[in-house]
Amino acid sequence: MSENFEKTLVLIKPDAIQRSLVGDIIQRFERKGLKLLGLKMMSLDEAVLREHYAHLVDKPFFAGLAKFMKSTPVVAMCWEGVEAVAAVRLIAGITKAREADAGTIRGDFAMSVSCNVIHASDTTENAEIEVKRFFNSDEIYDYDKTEYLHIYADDER
Ligand code: IDP
Ligand code: MG
Repeated sequence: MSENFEKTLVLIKPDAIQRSLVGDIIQRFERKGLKLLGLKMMSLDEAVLREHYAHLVDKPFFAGLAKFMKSTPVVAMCWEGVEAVAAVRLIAGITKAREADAGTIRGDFAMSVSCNVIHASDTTENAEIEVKRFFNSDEIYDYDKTEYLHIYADDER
């Protein structure tokens, strides 16, 4: 397999759980041609949120963000593909959902800066850390996706 294959972490946030958008969101990633390696529902506690949003803990909105992220379980997913980290960020759209491009998940499904339906890893370095933060190694599955024959050209695989 080419070294350009990357794993990335996506969380479906509590607003999307409440709004019954889980299936729609997963479908976006499946249709794109990404491969699902891991999927589970989990509740996040303050400790993991302080780690995951370490770049935001000093912001005035952090307490509200943590409360929101603890308000329901989230769906954690690991997706794989060639340059998947950037591809998933493109599908996700920008943070401020009401300004996100139409066609992106945030652009199509959300209006808020905070309640923006998904988290997606922002760099390959963070993706590696985040997949390990939310998944044990035996929860990441290795299998042949036969669709890859049609999703990528021979020299991309
Ligand atoms: P990202 O999710 O697009 O990577 P980050 O800047 O890493 O954006 O912020 C993480 C999350 O924190 C956002 O998705 C959003 O839920 C929340 N957030 C970011 N900025 C604000 C803000 O100004 N007000 C409230 N919540 C925010
Ligand atoms: Mg971020």
